[in-house]
Amino acid sequence: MAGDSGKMKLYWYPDYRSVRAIWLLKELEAEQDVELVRFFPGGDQADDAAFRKDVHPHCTIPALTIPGDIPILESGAICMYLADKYGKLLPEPQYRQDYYNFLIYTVATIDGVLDFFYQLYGANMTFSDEKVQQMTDKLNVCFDFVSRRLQGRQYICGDKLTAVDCVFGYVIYYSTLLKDGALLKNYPKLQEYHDRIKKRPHYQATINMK
Ligand SMILES: N[C@@H](CCC(=O)N[C@@H](CS)C(=O)NCC(=O)O)C(=O)O
Repeated sequence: MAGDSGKMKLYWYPDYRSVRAIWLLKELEAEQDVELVRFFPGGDQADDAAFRKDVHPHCTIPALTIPGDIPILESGAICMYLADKYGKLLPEPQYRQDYYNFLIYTVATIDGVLDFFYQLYGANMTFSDEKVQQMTDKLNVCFDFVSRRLQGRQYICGDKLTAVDCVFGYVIYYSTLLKDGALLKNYPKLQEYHDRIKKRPHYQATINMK
């Protein structure tokens, strides 16, 4: 499945949460240090078994393997690790709370809500009206919360892109893939944020990877 380049390996698939790590690697200008391994969980049984045994017990991506060290298996943790390793895209001290807060909030709270909307609109699963309303209310709370933080600033940690934007930016990107972006329609601050990140060549290059 992957050669032995002696480099870190990032297991990725288009439009999956690996977008976060690839976009970040490009912004860090560190892509040359990482072998990208395109891997579709659930595709080939033997590949899945090997990946589950050697890399990720849940057989999900992204996963970052590091020669001589343990792998990192969470998209948020991979982004924090890479930003720390290269000492770039880190917040100014006054934004450190926003950095930790919104990075963990995105992966621990928003991702689960978006998973529901993927099931509803992407996988066409059926849910009760009550459940849909409950999750819509929760998404609104999430998007209101981040929109308030973006008042008067271009990115989550002020006017400079940091690793948290690669993590949260994926939520915005993924939202545009569901129901023609309807989830974002009441959120002008998030639409402006999306317009801003769309102008970044490394973001564009990442989402164009197929
Ligand atoms: N907590 C993990 C979640 C990873 C995850 O659910 N990845 C999905 C793709 S976005 C996956 O690999 N799904 C394949 C599967 O569940 O079989 C993270 O953020 O890294």
